[in-house]
Amino acid sequence: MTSPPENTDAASPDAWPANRPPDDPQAWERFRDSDAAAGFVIGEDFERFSQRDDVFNRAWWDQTVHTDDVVAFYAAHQKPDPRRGDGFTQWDFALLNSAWSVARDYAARGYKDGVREGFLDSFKPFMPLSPDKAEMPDIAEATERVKQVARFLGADLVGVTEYDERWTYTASCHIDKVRDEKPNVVPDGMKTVIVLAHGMDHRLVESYPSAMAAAATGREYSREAAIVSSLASFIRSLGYEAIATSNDTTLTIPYAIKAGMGEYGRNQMVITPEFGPRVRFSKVITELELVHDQPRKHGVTEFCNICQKCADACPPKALPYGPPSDVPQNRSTIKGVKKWSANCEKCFGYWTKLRADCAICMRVCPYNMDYSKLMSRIIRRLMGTRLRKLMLKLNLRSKQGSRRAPKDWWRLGRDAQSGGH
Ligand code: B12
Ligand code: SF4
Ligand code: SF4
Repeated sequence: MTSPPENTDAASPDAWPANRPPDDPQAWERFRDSDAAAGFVIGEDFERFSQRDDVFNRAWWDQTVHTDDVVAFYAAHQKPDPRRGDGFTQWDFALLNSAWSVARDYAARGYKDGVREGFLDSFKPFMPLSPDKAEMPDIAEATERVKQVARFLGADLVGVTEYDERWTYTASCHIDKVRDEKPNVVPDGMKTVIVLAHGMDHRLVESYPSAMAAAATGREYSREAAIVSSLASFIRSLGYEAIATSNDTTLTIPYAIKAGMGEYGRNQMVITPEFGPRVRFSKVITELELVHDQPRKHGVTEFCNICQKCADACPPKALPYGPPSDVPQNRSTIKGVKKWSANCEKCFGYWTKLRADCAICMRVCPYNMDYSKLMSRIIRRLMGTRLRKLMLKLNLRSKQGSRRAPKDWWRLGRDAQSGGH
């Protein structure tokens, strides 16, 4: 974020939105080469995105999105709505809510101050910023140490890239039902974004759609909250500013791609070699300078060009067919980026009817495999070669990505239940 105006009155949060820092397309020229390396196609008409316009927030203030199902969907978070169907029993909702409980605890602890950590606001740091800066080894060694700490704290993957204000939300919004914009605070001088990846439980993802499967999402939000805020505390203890973020503050996907986590797919997800799309991300934004990773290509774009399994499987037909486009689906699409974009109104409309989140497009993706198995690694490798058409044909004839009955999960042995792999 560029510096707020010098005038102290204008810099006060009360002066919002008049003191919102202006966009600076000329400064963004510095990303031209790294954008090309990451495969980003960004036009002159690019505009930064306000979080008020994402569909979760529109669901409150925009009457074209707000329905009785939206009210029932959010109510089910507080008071589960068990019913007879497999995957929606009281046991399943109990699993779902237990998995989400740490994330919800973090999200709720600042409500009295109007903040929703991890969703609308960054996590409140546990450790104060040390007034003394630690003695630093060379930048390569410092990077390795920070990555080692991230893994020690529980991140499954870690990558580093440059801070890029284009992906910072122009504004966050208030928790109330009007969701007016409020300042989205990123301190000046941020240089680096450390992206952490958190693998999701394979067997639970196989049982999407169900309330039970949503525990796979909840568990990672809970783990993310603990891991990412601990990493920011570590960096702050070294004397460097660091803020811990999950879904708040910035868009995540462009950072994950530039930090070398994987490639963008038609299903709107970063597809990693380690977990396929079955992975979530959190980020630490810091002034500490570290060595940047490079985007990692493993053939996803070419495979998605010939595949449309996610789009076919999506119940409300929210996913795009055909090549990437820069035509927005609606006001919840960022402007000026040529990419595969979903119709999130259709997607979220389906969630609200389900009373739980969906990830069918994650489950069915041919890259959603268990990569601890050698065969999965061989298949992934072949999917990245000229044999991709054959691999797609074989995949469509196989059972990969088909739904498992949620009740099977309760019958799993103890060993099979652990881990996100
Ligand atoms: C809001 C949101 C949603 C909303 C609404 C999106 C919207 N347009 O309003 C809905 C309900 C659709 C949604 C659904 C899901 N989401 Co979601 N979502 C987000 C969230 C919180 C914000 C994204 C946002 O502001 N979008 C608004 C505008 C920018 O949307 P857009 O223009 O359509 O752009 C999308 C993509 O094209 C991409 N993108 C944006 N800018 C750019 C630029 C470039 C160059 C590229 C290549 C891509 C890209 O990111 C956007 C994701 O919505 C992010 C976390 C974050 N802070 O980024 C998670 C996130 C994107 N979701 C995630 C996931 C996994 C899901 C689900 C599978 C649900 C689940 N159970 O977890 C589904 C998948 C649905 C689908 N196929 O799209 C993960 C993705 C992980 C991954 N492997 O990449 C994220 C990163 C959360 C996380 N903690 O990891 N989500
Ligand atoms: S299902 Fe096919 S098109 Fe969709 S993201 Fe996966 S590989 Fe790409
Ligand atoms: S999450 Fe479900 S509804 Fe949304 S795009 Fe994916 S398959 Fe479609």
